[in-house]
Amino acid sequence: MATTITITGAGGQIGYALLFRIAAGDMLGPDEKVRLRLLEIPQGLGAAEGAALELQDGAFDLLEHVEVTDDAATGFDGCDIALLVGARPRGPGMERADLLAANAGIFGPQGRAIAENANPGVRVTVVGNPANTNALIAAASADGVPAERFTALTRLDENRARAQLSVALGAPITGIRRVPIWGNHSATQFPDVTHATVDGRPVLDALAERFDDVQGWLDQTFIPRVAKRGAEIIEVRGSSSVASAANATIEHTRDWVRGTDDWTSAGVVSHGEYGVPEGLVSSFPVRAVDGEWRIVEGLELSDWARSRIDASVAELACEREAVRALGVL
Ligand code: NAX
Repeated sequence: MATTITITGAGGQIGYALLFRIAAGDMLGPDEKVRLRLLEIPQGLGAAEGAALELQDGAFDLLEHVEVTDDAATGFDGCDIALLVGARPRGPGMERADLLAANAGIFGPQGRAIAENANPGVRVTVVGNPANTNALIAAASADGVPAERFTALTRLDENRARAQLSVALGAPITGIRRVPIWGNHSATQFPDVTHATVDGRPVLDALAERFDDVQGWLDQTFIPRVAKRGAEIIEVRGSSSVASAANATIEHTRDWVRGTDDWTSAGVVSHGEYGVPEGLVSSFPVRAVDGEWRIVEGLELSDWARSRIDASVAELACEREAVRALGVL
């Protein structure tokens, strides 16, 4: 049996970077056949149809079927994995409440369509921004589907954080582990090096050998660089992150299905862990075990870490309030 994967916004940039890697087996492995559903809005159908033609020309052994549609019920029919990439970007003069409202108009109906049409056990990875709150809206709209099935992508932030540490320490990326992202996928996120290791030794010890003022480097260089990396890419490249975002989406979803051997980061629904209000979709350190994300519990948090996490979680709570005020939740 093949796995059915629905990609919304499949005619966009990240969609284009995702499709061919999924068809090549990068997400579910070399033995798993895939069926792709490309869900777009009417304006995006041409680009998605073009991508579907190219998928055909890729002659991928694992690709059983591709369908392009602008109908959500068709798009999510029999779906096992949904990658919700399509979202409404912030337009000129758009306030945050307008952005949340526009996206609630996308993710609410998509959550309902998932509940009505997807397979039991569906896994949803929300990439489209504001990813955490979009995941919350979709989960709240998906009657009968456990909220744990809806996640938000923060793996790109984690990869960015590990990459910055790799550069700063002159150490290969493979040896840098346990750098969780806490909170929102936004400028308030907290990339946490407290428990991180480089080749098995504490990153904080390695940083202390390189920098006189590690705390200053974390506050003034590392955290802002990671949190604002998206803006840096736009400035240098002239366009937002695409291939790195697609790569993180694939890694997040692959790990969720196939399991992790260590911590990673994902936006998952809070049950009150670490004082994060219940129901918010916040990024935490997680492991994937038996096909489910589990929050790594019992970590000690310094006052500094606590205040950083609280600030980002407060932003998530504000977003939830704004969505509630719209009558969406
Ligand atoms: P593009 O504008 O290239 O593509 C978006 C596509 O979504 C378009 O083809 C559009 O027609 C489609 N779309 C819009 N509304 C839709 C709907 N209701 N149903 C189906 N499709 C719909 O953007 P792209 O560069 O691909 O980025 C997609 C999203 O990813 C954006 O919201 C972006 O902010 C977000 N990102 C999230 C990241 C993360 O780490 N969570 C990082 C990268 C990226 O910034």
